[in-house]
Amino acid sequence: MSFRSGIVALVGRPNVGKSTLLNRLVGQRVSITSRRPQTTRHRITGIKTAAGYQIIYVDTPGLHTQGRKQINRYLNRAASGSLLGVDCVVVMIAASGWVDQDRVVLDAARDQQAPVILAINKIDTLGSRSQLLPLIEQSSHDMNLEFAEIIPLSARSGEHVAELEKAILPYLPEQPALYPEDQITDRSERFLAAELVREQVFRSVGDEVPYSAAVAIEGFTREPKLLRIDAVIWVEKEGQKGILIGKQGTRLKGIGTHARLALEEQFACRVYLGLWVKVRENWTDDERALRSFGFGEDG
Ligand SMILES: Nc1nc2c(ncn2[C@@H]2O[C@H](COP(=O)(O)OP(=O)(O)OP(=O)(O)O)[C@@H](O)[C@H]2O)c(=O)[nH]1
Ligand SMILES: [Mg+2]
Repeated sequence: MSFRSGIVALVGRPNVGKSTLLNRLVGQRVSITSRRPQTTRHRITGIKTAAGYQIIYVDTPGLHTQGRKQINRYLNRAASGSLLGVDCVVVMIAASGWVDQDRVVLDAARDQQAPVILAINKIDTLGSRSQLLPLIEQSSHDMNLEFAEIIPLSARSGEHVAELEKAILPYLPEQPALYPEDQITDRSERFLAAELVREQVFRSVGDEVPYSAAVAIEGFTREPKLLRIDAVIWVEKEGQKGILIGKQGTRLKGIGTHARLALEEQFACRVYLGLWVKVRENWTDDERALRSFGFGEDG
């Protein structure tokens, strides 16, 4: 039997559920998620290997039009750059319907050659499934792009996610696996560790603080019964540092505990996590600072 293998980009506006879908497709947590838009900041692959095929999914930062800082330019570049040379593109919208930001995504998808599958996510939020019919109708006629397939699904519950995978398969070239079969991502353990800490920042603090936070791993050492990780959360202002640390350090302690539990699950061992908060002013609009935090390496 012939083997199929190829690269599939997941694109969509911020917060539509791309990273949740990636994790669901791969069956493991590879990419962090949160209720806030612009959680994902880098291109992240999740690799699914099964009998007869290997699919390399590429999660991307949400394409957006607001935000004029260097970091916004970087996020959009990483997202549109991921469309180059892929075998199939999955454009994701929400079941609540098309919004202006989705059209920006569609423009990017239209500019490339690969077939485009439309995934309509969050169908679990619909009161009635009959609401889907007009949306499918509108999507297949009014978008000035012919979708190879339209698949309503729920990344959160997993409903119909297998159908998406089935729809992708015929578009993958017949070729051997591109990655070893036990590999689930192209990202390093240090990168995943930094992301798991950042996920807790996104989940624990409000307002602008998560958008001003970057995580750098300063130490990552395996000891006989322990993985020792030292991480710095960089923010842009003293005030943000105060917010992150909280009264008598309680908030930082909470972030540390949740992150440690996530790290222990990810690496399947005991973890010691040392956490510090430091200030680097205006890093989100500073090319050099962005580079030192790993932006620009993947797009
Ligand atoms: N109800 C419901 N919520 C979902 C579904 N999929 C994702 N979500 C939620 O939507 C929010 C955003 O999910 P993410 O996966 O982080 O979205 P994203 O598209 O990766 O967002 P960015 O990285 O910011 O571009 C989270 O709170 C998810 O739990 C779904 O199928 N149903
Ligand atoms: Mg994401």
